[in-house]
Amino acid sequence: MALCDSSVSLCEIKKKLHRVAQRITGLHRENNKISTNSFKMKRVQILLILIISFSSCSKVTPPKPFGPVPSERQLAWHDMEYYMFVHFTVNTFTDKEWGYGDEKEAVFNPSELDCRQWAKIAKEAGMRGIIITAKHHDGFCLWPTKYTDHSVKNSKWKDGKGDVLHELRKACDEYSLKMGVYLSPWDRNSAFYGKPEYITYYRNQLRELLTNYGDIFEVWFDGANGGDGYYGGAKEKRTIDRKTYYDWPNTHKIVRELQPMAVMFSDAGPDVRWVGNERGMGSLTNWCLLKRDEMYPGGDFAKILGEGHMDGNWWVPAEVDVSIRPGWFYHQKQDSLVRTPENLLELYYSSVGRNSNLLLNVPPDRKGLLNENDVKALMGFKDLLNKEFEKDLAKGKKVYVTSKRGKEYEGSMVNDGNPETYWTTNDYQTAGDIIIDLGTETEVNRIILQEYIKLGQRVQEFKVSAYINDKWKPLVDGTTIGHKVIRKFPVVKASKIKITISKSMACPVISNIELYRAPGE
Ligand code: FUL
Repeated sequence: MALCDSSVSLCEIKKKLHRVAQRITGLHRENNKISTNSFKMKRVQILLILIISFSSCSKVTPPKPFGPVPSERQLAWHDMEYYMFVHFTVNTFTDKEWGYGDEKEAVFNPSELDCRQWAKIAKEAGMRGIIITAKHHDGFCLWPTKYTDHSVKNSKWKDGKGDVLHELRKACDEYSLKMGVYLSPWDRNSAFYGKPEYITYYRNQLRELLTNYGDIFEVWFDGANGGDGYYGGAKEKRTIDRKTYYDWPNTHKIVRELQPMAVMFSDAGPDVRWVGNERGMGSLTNWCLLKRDEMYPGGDFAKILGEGHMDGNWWVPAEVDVSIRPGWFYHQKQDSLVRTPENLLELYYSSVGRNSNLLLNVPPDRKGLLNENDVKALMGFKDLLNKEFEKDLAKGKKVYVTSKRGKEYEGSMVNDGNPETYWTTNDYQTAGDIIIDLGTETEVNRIILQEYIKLGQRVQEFKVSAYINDKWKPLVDGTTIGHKVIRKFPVVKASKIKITISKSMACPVISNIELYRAPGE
């Protein structure tokens, strides 16, 4: 009942009690004049008044945010979930992964470059954006920058009049995709690299990218840094102090100023963190929280980057970057080594299914097109995804919960299809069961769980069980949830599925639960 609820303001309750008391006193005064029968009637009325009065107190306040919460730009990023990485530069033509920086601009000469093909495929594959290597470690720029001659303007492609970034912008707009840029901090071509002048050069290039190509959703700052290179002809090894050389805080300010909705990726954020490996493996325990001030790009933090910090003081969720081929750039000899649709589906489970976004690299070939093998794999994967999550069996089913906060936060909020509604408990409770009543015996083998992350990430432990032959059978358990977890379990035929939140940093706030019967066992 509403009165037991910690969230109803005491002041409101006091006011209501006062009003009820006034009524009772009024009735007592009258009692002297009325008969026993009508006195009984009055008592029933008082009772009714009390019930109505108290239950109308049930305008319950929502839980307060717990710990760091995502910014607006991070919330928009969480919803992106799956998007394309495009590695494309002189390496595509020299068959290298890391160009030395001495490549002739003329080598960049795609014969049929068509960013519309990339965007069309990305869209059909279910991706929501494309991030392009505007400049990789070799320093060659895919746009005609003012600040170096080492760019498309001195290539043979379109007689030096082309601009890949401009073409990609148009293609992304045509297919309603967001666009992001990778600008390698390490530049093996620039004579300035390692000197203070390079920072100015880097920032000037960043400004061009963030000013001339429309809205950018993500800026990618790679952690690979320093080593040997061409460096304007010096051909030597240059090392830099990873903590101090780039003066990152001042570079970050440029992004905030020019593209306030763009998230910045690097090993340690500030907005999105590397997951700590390039194998496509998100961590099962994955906090969106990070003590990012203790970290810097290029440092040795792989394990922490995977799990994040439960007690982190910044919201810095993980992004899984992985290539559809062994290399990041196109190499013809890898045409037969493209990941299979089944393998891509596994990547989806180990990234999006583990509270991370999936940035899948699909490198264009020397024609400037995505290779047919990669396209086939992407479409096959999309097909598998559609079958995997064809019909949400939980949607609209009756939901019972063991712990309640009040009317607006009932169990039915977890399967109403509205991401803005959620089930939660009283502030003092950090556990509870949610039971989805499937009505009839139903086959199930996948579950999706989502927290309402606008109020922070809370859940530390959960369990899923199925009601079979009058008993609860454990199916799968886990630790963190965050934006989304997707878990598989062997097919069960059950009439009810129970989700137990067994440990949470504060009252659990669950916005979505879905159940599926995916093909196979
Ligand atoms: C790494 C780079 O060294 C690779 O070439 C690639 O760009 C990958 C995404 O990041 O740090």
